Amino acid sequence: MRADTIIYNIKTLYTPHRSLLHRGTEMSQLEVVPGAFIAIKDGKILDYGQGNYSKYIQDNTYFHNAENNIVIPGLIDSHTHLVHAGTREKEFRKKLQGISYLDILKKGGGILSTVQATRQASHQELFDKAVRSLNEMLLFGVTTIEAKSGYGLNTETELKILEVMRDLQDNHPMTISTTYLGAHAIPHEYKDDHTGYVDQIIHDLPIIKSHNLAESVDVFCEDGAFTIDETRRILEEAAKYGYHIRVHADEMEPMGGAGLAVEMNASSADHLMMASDEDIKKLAKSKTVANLLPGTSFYLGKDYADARKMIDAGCIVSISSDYNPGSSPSENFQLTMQLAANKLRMTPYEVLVASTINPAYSLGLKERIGSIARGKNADLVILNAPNLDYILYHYGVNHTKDVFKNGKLVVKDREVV
Ligand code: IZC
Ligand code: ZN
Repeated sequence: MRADTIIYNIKTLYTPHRSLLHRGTEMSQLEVVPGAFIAIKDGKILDYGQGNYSKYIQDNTYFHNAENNIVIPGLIDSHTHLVHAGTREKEFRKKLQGISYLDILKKGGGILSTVQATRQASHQELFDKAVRSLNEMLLFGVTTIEAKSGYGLNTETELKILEVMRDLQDNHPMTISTTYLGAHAIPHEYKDDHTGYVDQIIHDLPIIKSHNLAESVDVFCEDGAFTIDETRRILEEAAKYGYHIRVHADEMEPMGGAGLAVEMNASSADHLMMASDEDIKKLAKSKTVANLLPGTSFYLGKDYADARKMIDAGCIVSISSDYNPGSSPSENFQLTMQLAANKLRMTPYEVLVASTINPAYSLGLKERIGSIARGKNADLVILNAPNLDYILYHYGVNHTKDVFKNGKLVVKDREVV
């Protein structure tokens, strides 16, 4: 078979193994191919490896010179709060004065200030702001994200956010896996009737399902947000409708969210800074991915999750940016990777696995993306770097040169094309 595109002159290709479940010590196993090429046909990887690719050449094959740089699979950011209006820099000085994230939320700020802005924004305004963020993400080499709603907290605005996501799926090269996060905070209308709001969320689950607007349901299980019992009630209902489950678990207070995630057979338990040893052991025996968000610890000045303990116990670990306007206002996924290495003490191989195949697994996309393998989507990043360690060592800058999405060049010389 002949290729539409051949990427050649690759210094080294780094990829997780296609078929391995990357748990614990398996996270440090990568396939490393020096002097590689990649042949692409119809948006899929036809072949890759060392040496001669002449058999794949046809008259109109496009040759793309990697210029002796490294190539990795497209990065996957499996926890973002992409669609929202406004910004929260007014809270930044409060944060610097030591006022906590949860105190700001309790006083009606935080998430609730973004809810107010998002309720007022039009579909087009939300769409345009999200496109700017998606372009940033693409520039950092991210080709798939998970995106949560959660800044509407009423039926109308939650649907508006999810519809914006659908519109983005149709009009932007990024693959977007959608999550309904009505259980993000208690809106002011329900501040004295938490059960009433939980009822409202449960009422909306079949409506969102019938419009096919979300693949997963998430709950912010946290002091000042949703209790463990409320979380269980929402997720049990969500499971009945066939949603996948994700949980904001044990971020600021040890609520037991990680244990509940395992019990509910969730796709991921996210944050885990305060997860108990017992729950880490449960995660290690489960197929629930431990999704760590070191950018949030950095920004909030909090402890980092104990990634070493989780990997050594045998967990399936992924990392994500948590991009949102309150606790992680940055689309820079390469910084997330650099923090994972420097602060979570993950090795460069573990960081790559946690940014590709493991999040692909938690999003149910492992057969299509997350590694460079024959027949998988040609989502690829050429990084302007001599080796993988270099991109984690030289921090705070963007190492992307070019990005391919489904075999199409979408970023060239660090510009969206
Ligand atoms: O807007 O503060 N943690 N939700 C849970 C967030 C952070 C997003 C926000
Ligand atoms: Zn989050």
